[in-house]
Amino acid sequence: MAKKTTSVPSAQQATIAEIHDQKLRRGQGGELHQIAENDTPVLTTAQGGPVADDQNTLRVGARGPALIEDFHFREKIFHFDHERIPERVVHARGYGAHGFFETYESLAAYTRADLFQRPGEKTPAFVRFSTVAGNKGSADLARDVRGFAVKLYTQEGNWDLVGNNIPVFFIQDAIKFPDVIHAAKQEPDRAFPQAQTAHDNFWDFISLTPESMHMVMWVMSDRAIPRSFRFMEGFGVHTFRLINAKDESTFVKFHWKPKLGLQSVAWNEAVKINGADPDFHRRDLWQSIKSGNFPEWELSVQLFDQEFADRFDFDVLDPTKIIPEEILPVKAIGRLVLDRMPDNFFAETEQVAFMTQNVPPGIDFSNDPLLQGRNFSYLDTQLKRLGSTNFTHLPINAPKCPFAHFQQDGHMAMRNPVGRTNYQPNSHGEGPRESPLRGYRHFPAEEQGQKVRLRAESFADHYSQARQFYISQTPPEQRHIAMALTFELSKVETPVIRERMVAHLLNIDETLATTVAEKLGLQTMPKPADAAVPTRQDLPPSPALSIIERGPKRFEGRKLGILVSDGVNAKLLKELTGAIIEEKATVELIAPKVGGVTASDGTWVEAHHMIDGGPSVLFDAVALLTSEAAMDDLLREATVRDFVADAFQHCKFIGYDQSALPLLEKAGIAEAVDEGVIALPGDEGLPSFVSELGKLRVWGREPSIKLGKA
Ligand code: HDE
Repeated sequence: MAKKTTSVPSAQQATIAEIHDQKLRRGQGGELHQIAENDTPVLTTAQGGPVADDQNTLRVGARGPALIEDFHFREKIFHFDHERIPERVVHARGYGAHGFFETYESLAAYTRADLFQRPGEKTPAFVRFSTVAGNKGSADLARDVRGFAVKLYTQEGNWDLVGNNIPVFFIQDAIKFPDVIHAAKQEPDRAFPQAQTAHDNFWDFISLTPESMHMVMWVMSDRAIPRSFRFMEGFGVHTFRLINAKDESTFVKFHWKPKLGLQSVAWNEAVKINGADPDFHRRDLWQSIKSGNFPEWELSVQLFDQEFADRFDFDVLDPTKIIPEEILPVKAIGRLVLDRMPDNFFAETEQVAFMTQNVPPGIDFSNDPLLQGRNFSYLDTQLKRLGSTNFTHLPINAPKCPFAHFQQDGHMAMRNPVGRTNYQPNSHGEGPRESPLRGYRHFPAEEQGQKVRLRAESFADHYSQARQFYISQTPPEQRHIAMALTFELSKVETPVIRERMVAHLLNIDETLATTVAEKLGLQTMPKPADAAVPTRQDLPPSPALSIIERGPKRFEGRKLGILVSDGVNAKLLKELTGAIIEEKATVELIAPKVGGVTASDGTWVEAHHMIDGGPSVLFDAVALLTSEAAMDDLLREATVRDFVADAFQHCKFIGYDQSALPLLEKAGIAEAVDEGVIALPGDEGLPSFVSELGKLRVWGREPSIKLGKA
């Protein structure tokens, strides 16, 4: 039976109305103040109308149907229904921060770009880091290239240096971009795997595309699993031009060098980080900027002229090639500091629109066919993503210098020309005019030739630099490449793809190919892949390509995780924490229970994580400061064992006090203790532990444990 309803307002409804009315104070002129009692702003619709009730839709009676005239409900749901915009077709998962670029010295000899004219000049910057293949919600530690896109709001317009953390690319011509991306992303029928290249489609395309081999070496190296955005390099990839006031051109390659040095994680660690903290890279950037440890990179350039380009072994227009730093040293020309997180992720990081064609006067393009294709793609994609040609009206995309043009109307136009004249030339002398002197002048490069679809022969050597990259790596890094290739190809279901890849590897390094073939269980070794140009054996190693060779000497910017228990040696904990902070690094404590522990001197020590939420993969090194009294309980916790065993497996330094010895036994490493497992305080224990941490990992341990066997 239907319940009885009444048209007379109930006592409760009347009370709500009264309370609400009191909150909307009226000013002397009768105008409605949008500030309620106790200064809480009154909730309004997007049209500014004050809202009386945000908890219930308007309906006929308490249990009756909803009314379509409920404009507040309709507006709210309508807006919510449209909250998502298309994610980026590539680089969907990203994280951005604000900062500035500071020029070291005038580069007027090479470029008229305004930001490089005056030493000490600061230019506002916004940077977005990203992975490439995964969707917006994918995990941070995917094996992937990282985007390193920098927007510099210069006094002569925005300059977008839309780079990656790897200086080469998979393909030589932009027309192949949809193919390589289709192949890398989820397979279209099953919609998996997410954010992984370990599947048939990717390796099928790659194995049929020899030009990708140099990039494959980089992607299978630890470069593709960086420890943090703060510890990776960035590269403009293509050859660009700098143009000076006399319209003279110098070729340039751009590099971002992290002040804290390079660091990556181990693959097994990456897999576990993705479960423990899928936002690992985001959180790292957020925490370091919010705590005032601003990440910094130097912008370095390789400058060269046509004569160098002509005598260089490879074509400088080929984006699958680098110019080794040993041949052409880099010159630092300024620094980039990130010091502020966005106020709103969507407004800034999601809506920022990077475009390679955003260059200020003084910076110009080369004929790199990938760059030429990108110059078309980025403008096009912003219209799809942001839905209007007026995406430059969004504050994150708007220039910060004066600007004036006659573009008008369109969806969501927030700025339109003022006055009668919206064209030029005009008879009223109104509005902006072009300036041949100050305006952008394209470098008048001589171009001649037939209209053809052709790949330059100078792009044909696909293996020599792949080999050079491989032989430039230290033994642990070479092992990691072999392991990564084995893992990825082990997920490939079609045998011929695996064989084809091994055939390519034979053109790069025979030992690498044999190791991978053995692990893949290939019965017979394939013949080396047909090569348009035989691999050059004479290219010398380039130490600059190794992460380990370029590693930092200090623990600065890293994180030590200390496993503590009740009864922890208070003095030792204090000394260790103090020494780490002195190194400009961070300490986080992990305890058996949420909250913290009581130390040996009876003081309460707050912990950052409970053991289940703080596995050792989240830290660069660990220490075990426990007590005998707590040991029985700790030994019963499987996660404590994993904490120690993983730290060892991932070649981390482990400091421990004597009470923690049973934990080493439980983790099965008491017999395997090496120079990276350091007793604290010991005679020299603490200072040596802290200084050893600067080496980051004990790579010498690797061959003795399963992880090391390729
Ligand atoms: Fe991109 N790329 N790309 N790319 N790219 C995009 O633009 C494209 C390439 C890079 O954080 C898209 O706004 C083509 C190389 C970064 O917002 C799109 C080709 C390099 C980002 C696009 C390439 C990059 C993008 C998708 C082959 C390193 C993220 C969303 C010729 C030098 C920027 C967007 C951000 C994003 C096209 C190859 C870097 C579709 C056609 C090489 C860092 O326009």
